[in-house]
Amino acid sequence: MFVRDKILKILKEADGYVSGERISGMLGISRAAVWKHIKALRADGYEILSVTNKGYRLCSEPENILSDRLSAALCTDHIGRNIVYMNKVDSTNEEAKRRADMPDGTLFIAEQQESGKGRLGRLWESPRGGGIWMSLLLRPDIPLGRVSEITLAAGLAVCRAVGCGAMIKWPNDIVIGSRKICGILTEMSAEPDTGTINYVVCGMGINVNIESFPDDLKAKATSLLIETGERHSRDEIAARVLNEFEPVYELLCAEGFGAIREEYARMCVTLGREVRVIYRKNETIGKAADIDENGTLLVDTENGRIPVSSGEVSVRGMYGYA
Ligand code: BT5
Repeated sequence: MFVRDKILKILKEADGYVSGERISGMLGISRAAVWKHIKALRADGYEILSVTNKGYRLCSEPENILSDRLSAALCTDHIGRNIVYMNKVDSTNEEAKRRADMPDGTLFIAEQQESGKGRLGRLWESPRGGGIWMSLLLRPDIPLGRVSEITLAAGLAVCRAVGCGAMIKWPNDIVIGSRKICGILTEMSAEPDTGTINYVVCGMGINVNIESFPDDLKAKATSLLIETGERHSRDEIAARVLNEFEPVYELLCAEGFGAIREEYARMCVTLGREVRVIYRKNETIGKAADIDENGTLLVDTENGRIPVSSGEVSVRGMYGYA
């Protein structure tokens, strides 16, 4: 649990005021640090009273701090035109799957995820108010085999929207420098017999106002706040992502990944770098040479050029691969 969430928990469970000294004692942090977190919580819409000799008291929590402003900033036709806003959820991807009968383009967005998901059952840290935790419910008219391209389209949209030198680490990470600022998880449901797509859920997690990460993530994760020293409006950035996503997604559905390949390749930090990939169950080292018309990464190894269409790719110099 992040410090700010712990402070929030203490305030919520308190019957009245809690002194800064008591919070600092309970969490083993300085009173100045407590104050800093209180200020950050206030900036996110929590109304917290502070009274000399008494301490802090939580008066109210922010409500729908994202959805109204987000809608106002959208200029899409159907992406995000229907919004399911949640204060707290296990995972926006899971919620989208549970409510897959909702209209195409519906956005599921939450202030906090209690079991945010990465790939392969990994966890995605999604602290309250710290980022954009959202999933789009989509019904693309494309063959099953091309669904993974949607992850690439989302990556491009996030990259454009975030700016700040963000680049794509193929296939599903957005990084600034060598640290990850966003992860994308695309899941789908299809008919096994006919291969017809029922729906696709494209989940994006973007670290916006996270001040610091737990120790195990410090070296590989970053946020816009950490990169720029400033807090950013999550609803504005979410709207920018959706505004960028719609045309890229439509182009991709109509013409295939080839139509966005050039821009994707320009934004892709993986190309030209030494990579370690799992290929046919073996670990292979090579140089990421290109991305083909289907979004497949092409890696030059001592046994020639190999296609990597999914799975794990470590880029030398990033996330601790030295
Ligand atoms: C991903 O998985 O990068 C996909 C993450 C997708 C998250 C979104 S949030 C909205 C939607 N709802 C969900 O439940 N999920 C999606 P993967 O490549 O497997 O990376 C996971 C790894 O990234 C973890 O094992 C950690 O090492 C690291 N990680 C966890 N939380 C992070 C964070 N907030 N920022 C950066 N790295 C993180």
